[in-house]
Amino acid sequence: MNNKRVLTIQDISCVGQCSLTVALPIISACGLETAILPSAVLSNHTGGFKSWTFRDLTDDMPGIEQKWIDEGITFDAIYTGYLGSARQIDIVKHIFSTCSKPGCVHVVDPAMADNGKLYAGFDMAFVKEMAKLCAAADYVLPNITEASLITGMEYRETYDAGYVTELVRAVAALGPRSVILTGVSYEPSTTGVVVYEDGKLDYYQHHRLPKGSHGTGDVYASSFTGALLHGKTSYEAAKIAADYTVKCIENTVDDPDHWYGVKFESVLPELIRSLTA
Ligand code: PXL
Repeated sequence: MNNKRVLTIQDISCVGQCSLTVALPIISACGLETAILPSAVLSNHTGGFKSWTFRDLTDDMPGIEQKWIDEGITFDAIYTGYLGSARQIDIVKHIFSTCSKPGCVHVVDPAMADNGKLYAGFDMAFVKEMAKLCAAADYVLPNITEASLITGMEYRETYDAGYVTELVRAVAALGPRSVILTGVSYEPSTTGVVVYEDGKLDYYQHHRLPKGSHGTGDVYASSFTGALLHGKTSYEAAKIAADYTVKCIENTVDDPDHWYGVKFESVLPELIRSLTA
């Protein structure tokens, strides 16, 4: 594989195993050069801790982008996760246009909501901007809550294949090439991921562990990006990422003190093996 350079844009949650502290090691372990653009710095993530500090880095981003333009630095892929402000989204779209190599792959995880609720600090103005970023992506990886928010479709806790088909088609109508809808579960013991591309829908179903875990969306999107840049198809990458995410949860589930994230590090060798299989 030629050297490939990935830029990932998301926050640094100093503690909590999400966003950049997950994306950087996972993508690097996949053998890819990984550059970062932090969207914000938080003491810890917002999902379950009592409080957190939050430094918005929106104002730093155009200056960083300009240095890369001056140096002629471009990327084979740009993968975005949790962003720090609605205003930042325009800057990210601009970076797509100035820092992409020809054929650059744009992966957008609209990391902003789960279980029917926006994460702390986000509002509908942010959702509106995020829908525009999804339109500019090649691959979007929403969960059901995020997909319903960016399309304006009703959020349902229980649903059937008809609802899911309508939802992925509505996301695809925004403009991305492929939609990877995560956390699609039709029965309590299984969950899975829907891949919608060229008007065709595939579903990869796998075992569902009893406990939901923080940061698994970031583990999923990071390993998906790594697999995609290894030349895997969207469906293969979606499957590899799902299997790895399940292993991370299995590796953590019996440790109640580890509620804030998943122990993704010690199972990285299994991800690497699946890339060469
Ligand atoms: O894993 C998503 C995520 C990323 N970054 C921050 C978060 C969350 C989820 O809560 O709070 C700061």
